[in-house]
Amino acid sequence: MTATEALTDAPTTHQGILDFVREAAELMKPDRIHWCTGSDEEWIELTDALVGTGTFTRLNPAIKPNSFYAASDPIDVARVEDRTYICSVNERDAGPTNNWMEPSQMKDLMRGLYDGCMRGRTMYVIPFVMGHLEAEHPMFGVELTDSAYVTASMRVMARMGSHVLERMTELNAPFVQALHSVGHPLAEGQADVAWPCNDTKYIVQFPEERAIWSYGSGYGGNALLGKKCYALRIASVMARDEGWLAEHMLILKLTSPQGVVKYIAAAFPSACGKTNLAMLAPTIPGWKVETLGDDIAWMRVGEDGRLWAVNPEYGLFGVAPGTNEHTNPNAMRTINKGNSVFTNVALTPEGDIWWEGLENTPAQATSWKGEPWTPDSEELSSHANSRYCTPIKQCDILAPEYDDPRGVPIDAILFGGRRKTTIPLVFEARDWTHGTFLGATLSSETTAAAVGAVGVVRRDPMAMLPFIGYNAGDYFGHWVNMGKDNDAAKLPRIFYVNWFRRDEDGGFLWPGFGENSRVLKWVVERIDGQAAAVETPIGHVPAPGSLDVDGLDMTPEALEAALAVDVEEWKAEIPQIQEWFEKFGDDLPTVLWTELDGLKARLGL
Ligand code: GTP
Ligand code: SPV
Ligand code: MN
Repeated sequence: MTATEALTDAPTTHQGILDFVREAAELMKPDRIHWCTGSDEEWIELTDALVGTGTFTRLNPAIKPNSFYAASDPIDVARVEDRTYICSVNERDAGPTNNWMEPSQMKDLMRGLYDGCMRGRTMYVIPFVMGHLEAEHPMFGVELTDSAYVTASMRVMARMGSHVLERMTELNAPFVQALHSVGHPLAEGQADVAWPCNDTKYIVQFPEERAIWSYGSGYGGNALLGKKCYALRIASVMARDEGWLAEHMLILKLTSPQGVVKYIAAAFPSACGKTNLAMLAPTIPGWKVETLGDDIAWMRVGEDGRLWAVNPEYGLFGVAPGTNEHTNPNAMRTINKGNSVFTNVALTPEGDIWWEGLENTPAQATSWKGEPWTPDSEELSSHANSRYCTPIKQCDILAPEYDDPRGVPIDAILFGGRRKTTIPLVFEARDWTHGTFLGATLSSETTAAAVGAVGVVRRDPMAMLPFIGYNAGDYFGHWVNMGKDNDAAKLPRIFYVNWFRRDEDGGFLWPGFGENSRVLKWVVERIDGQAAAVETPIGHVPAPGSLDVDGLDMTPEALEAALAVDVEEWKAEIPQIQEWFEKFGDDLPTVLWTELDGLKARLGL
């Protein structure tokens, strides 16, 4: 394809976009270029083509209308953290928690991989905006990809298409350049595979240029570049520079029986319960939860001094296994409306999907690996990180404020992780700086959301370890400064939760899911000065009787164990925190050392 061919009939006069597309086309050499409109006709063409190549299987329209099943290559099932780079100009700015390479060296390397990588394929040009098109400063991006699967998924996950391109053109707007290729060119006459990808993978952010280069993977966070790459890694750098926060957080609206509304944001690591909490069906009478977002929150201090949050996304990309009518009835209702893509789950003979934990176990099915599966099979039917991709607008409990570009003022931030021991069900930070300390030392067992070992405890600060686009020491400093530069009394109160503490037999102490509404109730009652707490070395835990356990099926002993602060367990935690902080050297804000000293003193160390 020549440069002029690449730009024939381009539906924009935006020179930056034209140059970006031309240069990429010259390098990647696609057979065709398709400018995405986001229309229904385009969706039908794309999904028909994906059915044609075997990437998609159309689900039974009577059960899941306009919905599709996809199975990835078994080597392409999750984010690849060891292949993810922050290529800042200075190595110091990537910090000790990110992979780094000198930007020009990375570009040379990747230009080699990109050279001719789209031969035999179509390059899709996806104009998109993260957040509202009507925002004061709309956050534009253009993703160029050779994957129809990614293009279809981007239509669900982000506001995209002609209306976005028109606005970008009108404003001559700056945008994030997002390059993506599955790295599987087709020679003349070569047949395609259902899930093209490459053994070599790179997920690269150039923070100063606000650019993303991704290669070799078609999977979610590696390939839908508006999500983790833009809305977290690049946006966190913008947020540092401009004084706001880009966080791996859900946003929910909680209404009490008296009609009092509170907005809560919560940061839990990947596959640790954000989607479930965001769509919670409360078990306590009269309380109502509405959803605003399940994965990403952009938060700015408003003129009123409060922290206002928006969800920049347009869809839900949720963990499938474990989702069912009990754990997440609202997610079930959302996906049952159709218009969804299911990746790496099982396919039933009726043309429906199934996964571990879902009701109505089928007598037989096709596993995500394409093999026959029955309930007696040794292997799981679905990959542990299999996902549903569904429009957020289909969620019955979507809060109307979702459509407000100003967002919602956050009353409480919850940090949380997956810990078998040590961390109680809920406790409250002493103040903003202590809350920042809790976030900075957040720990969790690793999950299948990233390639690698599962169940290993690691520090995952603010649930952002894989997503901080700069030096994590500076990131902690940015959090500390948010409390200093603003009226801390107006900022959200900070809490820490753990739904995953275990008893001696390995069972969960706390029933979780809808019962988590009891914890949310305690949180908002703390904010309103109604719920009592006991001061402990780690913070404020619910005073006996202050957590609403009316009708809860749990022994008093189990409840006590779930809430317990075990000084010996916490003492054992200290060397790990110390070692974690030492990684950052002089880049760690000294107030965090002061917080650690305070904790040690309170523990009697
Ligand atoms: P990402 O989309 O990867 O960022 O993850 P997420 O935080 O949205 O995770 P999600 O809500 O999908 O949680 C996934 C896992 O956590 C599933 O295995 C759930 O069953 C489990 N989970 C969620 N909430 C609870 C809970 O309250 N208790 C227990 N025991 N498990 C839970
Ligand atoms: C996560 O891993 O935190 C996700 C899924 O939300 S992905 O979009 O693939 O990153
Ligand atoms: Mn996530």
